[in-house]
Amino acid sequence: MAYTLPLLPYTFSALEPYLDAKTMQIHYEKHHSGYVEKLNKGLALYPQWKDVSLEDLLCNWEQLPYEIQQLVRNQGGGHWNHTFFWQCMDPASSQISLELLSLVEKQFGTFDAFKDAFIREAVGFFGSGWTWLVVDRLGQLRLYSTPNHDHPGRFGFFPLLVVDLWEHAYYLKFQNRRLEFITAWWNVINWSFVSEQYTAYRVKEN
Ligand code: MN3
Repeated sequence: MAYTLPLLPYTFSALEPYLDAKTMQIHYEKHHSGYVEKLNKGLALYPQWKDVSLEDLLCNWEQLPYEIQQLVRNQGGGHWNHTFFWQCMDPASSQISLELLSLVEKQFGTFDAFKDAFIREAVGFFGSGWTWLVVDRLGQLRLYSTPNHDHPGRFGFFPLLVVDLWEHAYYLKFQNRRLEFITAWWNVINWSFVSEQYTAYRVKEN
């Protein structure tokens, strides 16, 4: 079974004025669909891996045949990360769950301090990659950035939220101003989705 581009849960212009429609369209129709196409093309000759979940492949790519390790890591990671990223955003405002909020406040002091720390991490990360809010092996929240399209599950982390730091995610509207992009993006975070990921983590751990 081939991988498919998931439907975007909103229109290209839905996240205006924070994220512009043209960037969203190119990001989804060109970048994300390109990763899906290349992943399918590359895996076509390796049908024995088709029943393994993409997340498992990404967390263990070095166990794959050498010829497809970087393909899965890069194109497969691009597909997984973007699929997750689209769901982390929504035009409707939503609330973080009390359970997750209390953990955020316990670890970061206040929600605003957490926001500052997240933005600082994302702005400070060098090059192309992703900044994540994850749960680590000890059940603690952690800010973590991965280069290129690497998956945080590789390091034992469970993802709750992510932002795309590749320039293709913001260059048309924000040019080199990554801080402005991340600050604008913060307004469209889907806190319901993020909170659901934390619930899923709790279910998985119990
Ligand atoms: Mn991207």
